Amino acid sequence: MVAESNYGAGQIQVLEGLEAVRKRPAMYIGSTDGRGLHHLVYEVVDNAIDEALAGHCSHIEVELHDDGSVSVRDDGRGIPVDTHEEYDRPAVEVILTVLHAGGKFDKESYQVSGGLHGVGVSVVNALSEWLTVEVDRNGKRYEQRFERGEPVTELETVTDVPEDQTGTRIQFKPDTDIFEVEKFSFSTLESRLRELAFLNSGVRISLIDDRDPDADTATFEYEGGIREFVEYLNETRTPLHGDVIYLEDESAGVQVEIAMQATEDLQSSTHAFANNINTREGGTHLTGFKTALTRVVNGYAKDHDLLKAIDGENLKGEDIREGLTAVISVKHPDPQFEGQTKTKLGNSDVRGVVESALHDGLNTYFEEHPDTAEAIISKAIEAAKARKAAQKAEELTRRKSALESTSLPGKLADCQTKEPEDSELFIVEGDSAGGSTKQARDRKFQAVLPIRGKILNVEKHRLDRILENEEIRAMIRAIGTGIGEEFDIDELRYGRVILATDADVDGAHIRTLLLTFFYRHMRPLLENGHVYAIKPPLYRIRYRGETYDAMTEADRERIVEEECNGNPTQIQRFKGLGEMNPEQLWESAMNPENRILKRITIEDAAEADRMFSVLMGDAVGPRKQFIKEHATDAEWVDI
Ligand code: 0RA
Repeated sequence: MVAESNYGAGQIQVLEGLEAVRKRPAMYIGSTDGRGLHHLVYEVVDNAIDEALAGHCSHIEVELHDDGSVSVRDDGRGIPVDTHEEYDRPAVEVILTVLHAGGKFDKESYQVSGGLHGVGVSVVNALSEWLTVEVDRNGKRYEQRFERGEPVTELETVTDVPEDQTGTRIQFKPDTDIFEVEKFSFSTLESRLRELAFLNSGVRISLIDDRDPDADTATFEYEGGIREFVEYLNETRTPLHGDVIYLEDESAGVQVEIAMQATEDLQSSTHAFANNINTREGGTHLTGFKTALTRVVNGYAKDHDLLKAIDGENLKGEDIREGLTAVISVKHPDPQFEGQTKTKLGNSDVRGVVESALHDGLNTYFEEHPDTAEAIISKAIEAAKARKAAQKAEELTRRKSALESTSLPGKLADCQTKEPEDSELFIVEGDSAGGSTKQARDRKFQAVLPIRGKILNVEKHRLDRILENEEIRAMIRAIGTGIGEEFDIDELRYGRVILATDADVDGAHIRTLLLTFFYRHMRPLLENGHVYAIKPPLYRIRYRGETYDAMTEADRERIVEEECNGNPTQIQRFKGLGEMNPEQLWESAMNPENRILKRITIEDAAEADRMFSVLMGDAVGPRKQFIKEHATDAEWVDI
């Protein structure tokens, strides 16, 4: 007779759920690349943030361990440990093993996580080689261990703790069978945790890296919340008024916060969040913000007779937003995320709530701070004048480019295929590298566009000047999509746009110039993952018939010591792409079999925005500081 199994219906449901997650991880966390890997951490952190928003948690600590695991500790109430009636198992075990169980535990509080993450910690558990949970609650510490989502120990009490000590610590090692990337990036986690600290004022969030001897730590805590976020974004800009405007309101369960400050800059830097998620595709909160801002500013300008300078015309929204840095954060009990990347807020009730919060709040603010109102309006009037001048210039350029539009730029060596999915465009710095690249390429699918050294710094010029630049026009025509509001991804001529610049400081500078241009004027190209950079090796090292490529100085030292016993046969330094012969170029940078291509993504738009204005803007101090801090940081692609 078979011994009675304790596999009830509940347990079977658990196993089926975990299997579904492991079979189709991307359905639950988006992808199994670096982005998906980091989502695991955000999922656990989001739960801790919910505890904080409910008023039960003030400190969250994320720690990266030597063995590839990560732990998240919070001082919230601790995941409940009492028996769950339906499953007849401790609640914590249910939360960690049953899909979507998190939501079934009606937290009376207002739960904010959701949307992109919010899949539940059971998904993190299912995708981890192992996971341990420690809960402090009821004067005791409880512990349980799981492997690939299944419990391998019972929930056990391990020690007494003070009665008032509560919290949760979850440590897990992502399963390397599932994820293509294994290593957590400190800077990726750092910018998301900083952003969360700005969005949830008063919560202290630490990040500790124990993986190498000179361990890094970062701690974020902002009493000023999104006001400090705006100050941070404007650190490299010149504000036009000293105060950061801050408005908040709550209506029908929807919480709204807005912070903004106008600067001398030419870019608008508006970042909208819903339930802590960066809604890059915008949505109802952003629409409400734009509508009300335009109305209030025009109303004030008209009442104070300030529109004479533009012949009594109204200011356009874009005039008012030029140089404006704004953060809009809404928290909604039931957020609806739409759009291609599920980062567009759809709730129609939000629009009116944001509109009226801004309308009432800003009118009052302007009455109390007329200097601020006037500073914002005079900047907007300058922008309107420039817009009108640019319009004339653009009409001229349009007429000019209409003549040229049938012809691709003369310097472009196009490929044979016309299928964007299969083709790639190498943008190469300098005519000499351009020449070798043209020789080295596989002309079936690889096109080459050489551009002359430094293109125009687009951060410092308005569109009329940018469009006069020969290199930029060649690039726009080769890529085919157009720019700005007229950008059309369906017109994209190459599925991969590959920046082939040297591995030195000049190369990095040109790459940044190009990325700034894409970020400001062809952003969907970056958002849809069409932009790549090659990482040519710095050295090729030979030893006993083997060849090793070193990407960095540190790499070279390691390879020489560890692989070549300190005595390599040959070390060849690649100075620049132009100095490689076509065969070397093909092998190290172009052959899809060997080359190292990095896809450039915008993980964090606010951080990218700040980075571009630091690197390309006017302020010298912060730029020097930034370069000093990142001088040894080869991971520049983490924009
Ligand atoms: C379910 C119910 C409650 C808290 C939590 C889950 C919880 C989950 C996580 C995950 C990481 N840290 C966490 N902290 C709490 C409410 C508990 C109660 O009502 O006492």
